[in-house]
Amino acid sequence: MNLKHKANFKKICVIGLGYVGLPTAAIIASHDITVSGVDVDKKTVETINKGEIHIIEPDLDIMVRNAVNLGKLYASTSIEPADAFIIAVPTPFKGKNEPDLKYLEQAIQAVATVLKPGNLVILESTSPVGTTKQISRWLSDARPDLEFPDIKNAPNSQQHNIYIAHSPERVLPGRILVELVKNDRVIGGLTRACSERAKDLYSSFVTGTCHLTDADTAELVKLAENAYRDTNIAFANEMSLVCDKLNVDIWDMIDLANLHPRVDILNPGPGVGGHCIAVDPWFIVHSARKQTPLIQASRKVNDTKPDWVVERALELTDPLATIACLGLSYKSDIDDLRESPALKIIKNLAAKHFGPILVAEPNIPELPLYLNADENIKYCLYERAIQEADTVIVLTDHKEFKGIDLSRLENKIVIDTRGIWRKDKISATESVNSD
Ligand code: SAJ
Repeated sequence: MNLKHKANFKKICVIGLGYVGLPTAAIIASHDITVSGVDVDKKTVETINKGEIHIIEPDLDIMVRNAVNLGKLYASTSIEPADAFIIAVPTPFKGKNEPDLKYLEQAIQAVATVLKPGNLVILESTSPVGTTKQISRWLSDARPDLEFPDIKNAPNSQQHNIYIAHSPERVLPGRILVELVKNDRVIGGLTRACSERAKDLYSSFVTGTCHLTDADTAELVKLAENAYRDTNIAFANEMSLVCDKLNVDIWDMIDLANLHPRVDILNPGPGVGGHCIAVDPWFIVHSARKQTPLIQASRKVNDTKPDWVVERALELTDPLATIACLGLSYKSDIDDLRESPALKIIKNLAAKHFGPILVAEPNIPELPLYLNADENIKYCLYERAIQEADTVIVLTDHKEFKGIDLSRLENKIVIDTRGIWRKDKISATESVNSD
């Protein structure tokens, strides 16, 4: 632990205690810095103050419990003065895929009420280019008594006593605690002094390299990372439709293509979910619509993959038969349902199929509200769902599903969108050793 950093930041306030904010708060608190976490949701605040957590993420429960028991982490619905503010609130989209910054603006207005000279404000939420500069404008409008980085003269302006930077979170759900520490960080300050100060804070717990740049670049780096992944997944999803039409096994095809030293096709699936990859590419499109035909097409390919899964299931299944849908969360071994293609698939299936639809999700104890009202949808344990079903659809590659005895699928129609039950790898060819 670097004592210099500890001295600089005695108390840090993390606003937004979700998938990014809570792990960040817990890690900082585990480095002996007092962390005040703020969330608008009272239940979340109560849960954390009991030393418990409201999301599923490996090892997070232990870390939060320890930090709360040691008095290093506590949560509240109201903001308190601190040395630094880390903002990790959602930045969703609204209307025709336009960025919705209302939660961010609310958080900034709250920060403005307690801001003091010398404070650092870091935006971690994924945001459209220009948002960090907007934060400086909002804050300076609310607090004319303080000196903010002059965004016109940035990055050289030195005349400010509030420091503002963007450092996008880049962690993968399921590996958050590892990636928060090990991943490199991109830090884009409104001035060089802002970047340096933010680097001081992250150096207290990040072992990866902190790369300094300006705020606009940092914002676009994060958006580009997620748009890049979306485009690559879209290619895999498009190839899965081609393979289906041509009666070629997609998984064999990908395995073989990926033997090429410069080819690395990702996995197709039922569509792309989560609050990041399915959302962030639109922030680039919104700022540069004409320049982004590829990004827009990729979104369309990934967004329409769930419709294909529904069509395929209806085509193969008797109208009164029982369908088991395995998995609700947007990816394996987590409980996050945000933008999950499984939700859309099950909802649409329920509207068009007459028989029962059994939904199994080991990480969630009951059906979410979104599916609750449909009479033909029932929550079910996965083993029973498989047993009772005529058609089994794999929507999420949870570890529980991977481990089942495949003989239980005999005489059932199986739509395995994740390829978890495929036979031997590279079954389409035999490898011939030339020796
Ligand atoms: N998916 C596929 N095929 C693949 C990989 C993923 O269909 O080969 C699907 C998943 O099933 C899921 C969606 O894509 O529905 C997104 O999953 P993901 O694992 O690719 O990404 P996220 O959304 O969990 O996290 C991403 C990460 N970004 C990148 O890898 C570039 C993470 O590092 C970011 O921090 C996170 O977005 C974020 O918060 O922005």
